[in-house]
Amino acid sequence: MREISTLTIASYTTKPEGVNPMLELRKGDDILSTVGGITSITEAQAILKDKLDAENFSKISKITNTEALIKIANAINMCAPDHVFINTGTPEDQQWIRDYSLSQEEEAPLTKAGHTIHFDLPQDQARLVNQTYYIINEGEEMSSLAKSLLRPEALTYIKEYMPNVMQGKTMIVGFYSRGPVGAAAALPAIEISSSGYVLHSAEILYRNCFAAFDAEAARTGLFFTNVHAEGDNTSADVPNARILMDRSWGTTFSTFCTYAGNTLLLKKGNHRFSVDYATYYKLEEQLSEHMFITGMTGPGDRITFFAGAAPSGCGKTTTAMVGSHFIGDDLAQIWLAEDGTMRAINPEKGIFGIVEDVNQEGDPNLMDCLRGDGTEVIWSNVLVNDGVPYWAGNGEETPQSGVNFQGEWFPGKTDAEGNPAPISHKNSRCTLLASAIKNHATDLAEDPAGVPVKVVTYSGRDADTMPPVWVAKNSNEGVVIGASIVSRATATEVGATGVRRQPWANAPFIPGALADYMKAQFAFYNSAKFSDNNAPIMAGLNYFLTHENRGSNEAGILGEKKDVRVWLGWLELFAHGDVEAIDTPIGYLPKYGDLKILFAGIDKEYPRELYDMQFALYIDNILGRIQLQKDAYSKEPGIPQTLFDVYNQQEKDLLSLKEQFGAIALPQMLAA
Ligand code: SPV
Ligand code: MN
Repeated sequence: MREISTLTIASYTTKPEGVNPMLELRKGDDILSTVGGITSITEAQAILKDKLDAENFSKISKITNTEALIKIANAINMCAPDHVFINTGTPEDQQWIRDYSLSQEEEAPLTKAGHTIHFDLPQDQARLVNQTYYIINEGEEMSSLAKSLLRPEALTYIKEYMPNVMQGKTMIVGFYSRGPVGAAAALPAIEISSSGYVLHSAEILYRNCFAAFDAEAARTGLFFTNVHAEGDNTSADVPNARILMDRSWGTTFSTFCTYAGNTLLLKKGNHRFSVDYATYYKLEEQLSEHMFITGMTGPGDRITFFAGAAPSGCGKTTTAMVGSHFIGDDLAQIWLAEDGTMRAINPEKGIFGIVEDVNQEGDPNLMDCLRGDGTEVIWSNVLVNDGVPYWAGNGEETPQSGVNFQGEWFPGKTDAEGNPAPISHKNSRCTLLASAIKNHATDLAEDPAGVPVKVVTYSGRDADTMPPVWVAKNSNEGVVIGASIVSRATATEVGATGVRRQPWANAPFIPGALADYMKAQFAFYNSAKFSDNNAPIMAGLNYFLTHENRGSNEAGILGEKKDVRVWLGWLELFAHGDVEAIDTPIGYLPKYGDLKILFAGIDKEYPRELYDMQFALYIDNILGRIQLQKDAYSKEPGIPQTLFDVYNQQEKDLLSLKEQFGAIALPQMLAA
């Protein structure tokens, strides 16, 4: 093994002004090392030499980062696998992982070349929010929406369940970059798991950076570490499953589950750490968001980039793929660049997309990959009949039999409560490379410079209150749009029901106090470092208004999936000053004539009555929503007064509008 260089942790030791002392990195016991028992590089090297065969030892010898080697050795010492496989991301190593996953029956081949099926246990079909905890130190302020565990309690769990958990198994170790290597907001991470499926997914979803890992860890001053063990993978074990995230040490532990949202913690586990890092260590410089990134082509072939937040299961992937230059569908690492522009990269390079309701009509490009040839796809929790996957809402004929996440399926099958058993789970997913999608702008997505973002959007599942699109008049109002997202619960979290507040659609992934995150939003979007005209416009989007809530005789959602193109198209024009808008208390609304033209562009009539239903301000609903937010935020300590100022002003203006026009203000009244 080569000489081990010492890592300098610049970002950890110097704390910028304004940082909340409540999040101190490297504070308290490093649980992985406490349980693994290894503290020096000499001990770590001895373990690696002892436990790795010659080939894998030779691979790991290329990694010189002392801390990384100690962490890997600790994971080995703790989990006691029979074998260790070091994944360097070569085609041979990738193939080994695919074969391993098949040999362990974590995946099974489907008829189409490159397609496999993976089933998670029926109890493990989505993020296990009630079994997900942040590991914290005594006295640390936490998000009121998250669960936390004090360090000693977490240590007790890990000591009980993780030692020897990989006996009889192979541990796989992979090195990834969350973003194009070298990008200002990219961070490296290590994924360690006994699951071939988890590493197979990691290879599709993240950039393997084995060769660049040392340099990236040195450049950024930190990396994250994820340790997952599925154990025996039985339903009886799922109650013992835990997803534990050590904020102070950037380490995650995941046990007794397989669903990628619970196990591939490169994704939401490390996203949470990135949110912490941006909030407490990169104030005014960076944001870490639950956002798609996509480009829309406007007049003269200009490309305008959007970054948009939406809660899980609310159409983020569909929106992203509507763009002419699709970059990412789930996460965005954002920074304010030297040139005064807002830049974004996708920390991922693949899609872990919900398949329910994906069909030719709404998602033609994704369908080409799913039903066409030539794309590697890992399917999860769908129905398989004769080697072919089927899912609810695919717009195709449903077979009369098959196997899904609940075993044999047949028409008329019911669950224990007598409800019809679905052909596929609502959160069943497909995992594939983003570059397989026809409109993916792969070169731009791989550029460490990121793409310049001109439009930021926020959306939820809101059946009765906000219009399909509206634009904040300034950045404070924009931040408040993000703070005010509400959404109906979706199938992406186990046990979630009802309508809930979903601040920035990022709330499930904000570890610290919401007030701190909000301050970071105000600081970023109001930064004086934005050059002229380069601060983004900020908008709300809502695809879920219903006929019922707009006094119509019809039922269901107003409009359809493909209308997204119009809402984004209008924002593209508005961002460049190419269309005028109606000034209202909640922000700027589109004019009917401009939308009619854009609808004609997607071959649709756009009747005036539909516009009126979509854009009339239902003032009491909006006031009710503001009150809900004010009540909730006033219980949260330290919320910036600016938020309340914006709400109060909107309330005042809405009340005077109501006095003038009544409870329902039609857009043409406002335009007058
Ligand atoms: C989401 O639920 O927001 C996802 C999938 O993107 S998961 O990995 O489960 O978070
Ligand atoms: Mn997501």
